[in-house]
Amino acid sequence: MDKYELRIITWTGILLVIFLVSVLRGVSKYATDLPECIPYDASFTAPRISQLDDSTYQVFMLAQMWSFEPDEIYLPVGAEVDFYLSAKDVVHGFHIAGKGVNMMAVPGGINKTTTKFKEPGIYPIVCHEYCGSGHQHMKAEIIVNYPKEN
Ligand SMILES: [Cu+2]
Repeated sequence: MDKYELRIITWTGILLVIFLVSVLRGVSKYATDLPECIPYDASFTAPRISQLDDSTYQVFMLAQMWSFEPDEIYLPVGAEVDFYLSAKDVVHGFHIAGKGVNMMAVPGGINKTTTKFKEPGIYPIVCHEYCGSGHQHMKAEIIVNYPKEN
């Protein structure tokens, strides 16, 4: 084997290990599962928040031009949340700042991830996929341990 081939294979292996360690570190640091696609069910596209017990929630999030529903989510510290994400019209992005959650909202598809909110704060949700002229207005918030305003 040529010595340059050996160097390239060695560096490729090192980069692959660094990549895998980075992914696993991110998953553990943000307490976030890797996203998964689940079979389509129309009931998942009705926006709502369900509380399963004291600390477990399900959020059924619908992205559409140019908003997320629900657009405000109030949670207690320590809440573990399953996010089910779909889109009504075109492909949108779904990024929760500070949580490492990054998914696509696809019409006719359901993407799911689970994350835990260990720290109080306001976690903005933004669309990171250009979806039309009002794209920059696509925002929502997760408010952890703050009372809901009337
Ligand atoms: Cu967008």
